[in-house]
Amino acid sequence: MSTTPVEPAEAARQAAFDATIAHHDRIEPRDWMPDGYRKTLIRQIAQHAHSEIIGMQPEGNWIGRAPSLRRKAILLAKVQDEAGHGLYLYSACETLGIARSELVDMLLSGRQKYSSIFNYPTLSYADVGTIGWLVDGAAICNQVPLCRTSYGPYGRAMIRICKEESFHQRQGYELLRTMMDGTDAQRAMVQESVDRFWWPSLMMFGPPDAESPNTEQSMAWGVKRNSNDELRQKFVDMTVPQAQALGVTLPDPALRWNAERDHHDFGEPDWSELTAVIRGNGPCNTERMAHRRAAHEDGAWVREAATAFAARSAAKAGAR
Ligand code: BYC
Repeated sequence: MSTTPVEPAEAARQAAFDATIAHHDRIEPRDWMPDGYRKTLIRQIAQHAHSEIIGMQPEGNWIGRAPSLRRKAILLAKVQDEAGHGLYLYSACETLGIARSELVDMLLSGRQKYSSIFNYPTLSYADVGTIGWLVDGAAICNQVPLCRTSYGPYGRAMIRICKEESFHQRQGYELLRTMMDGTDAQRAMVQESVDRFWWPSLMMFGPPDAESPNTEQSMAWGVKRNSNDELRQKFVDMTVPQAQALGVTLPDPALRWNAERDHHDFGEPDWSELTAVIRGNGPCNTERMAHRRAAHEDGAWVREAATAFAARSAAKAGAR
């Protein structure tokens, strides 16, 4: 049996990459990296960026109907933060040698995904609080370890994102706290919202480890620092005492403390629902994508003006 000889230079580059990963050091854009590593990062960072941008829609739906000036200011700031997160992440992704326009094309043509959670509707103002508490809470669990991801630009973007996510989680909790201290009708609104968002929040962490095709390799490369199930468990353990403090019931009869495991046991999410939502058949997939495509078309003049301005500036600089 003959094997293809590995060029010494290629072997040395691979060894340098492996050593960086083994020492938990950062890979930087200038460094050599295997094709698979680059592709995995582009896939994950782009999906993350798309999620931030599509994630502006469910809450954006309530900006014009916020119940007070204070609530409106908080919500506006939060939704603007999500746009900023998308931009940092698209920039981090571009350092891997792909243009933002290509990433946007892949989202709009359905070749790249965004988080399942944003395909659920926001039916009441309590959903703004629940998204902050549960969805941003899940995002923090997932994203704090990504500050230590092996790719430098992604990890650095995550540090700032996590600081802002932590404000988002607190504003959500504070809104729900205020509603829980209010009337019976407000408490019922919160409970109804938590009932709808609990299981989709657990699904944000992705399929169970045994059915996650990417986790093993992504962890070996230090792109992911924890598996989907580890982070889901951490989220449940973190959230149960907060639910008790709020006075809401999490809609899972199997949820209980397991002293032997030192963790909460919890029920199995309906994985067929996650598959359906990822495939485009969630309650709001069509609406979310239609809205994004329309926004992209509406913004064409801005891109044209920016391109013309850049060309004119370059021509002026060339003439000098
Ligand atoms: N939704 O092998 P797996 C936010 C896909 S933004 C949709 O486990 P991986 C926020 C997965 O991509 C939240 N698709 O994959 C914003 C893969 O398909 P492909 C976004 C999902 O990558 C605004 C396939 O299923 N956060 O918090 O190892 C307002 C198999 O999965 C989902 C991030 O993007 C899902 N839930 O692990 C408020 C964090 N789960 O790509 C809040 C960064 C799985 O092979 N991303 N899929 O075609 C990650 O940590 C990982 O990519 C995931 C998935 C844990 C999400």
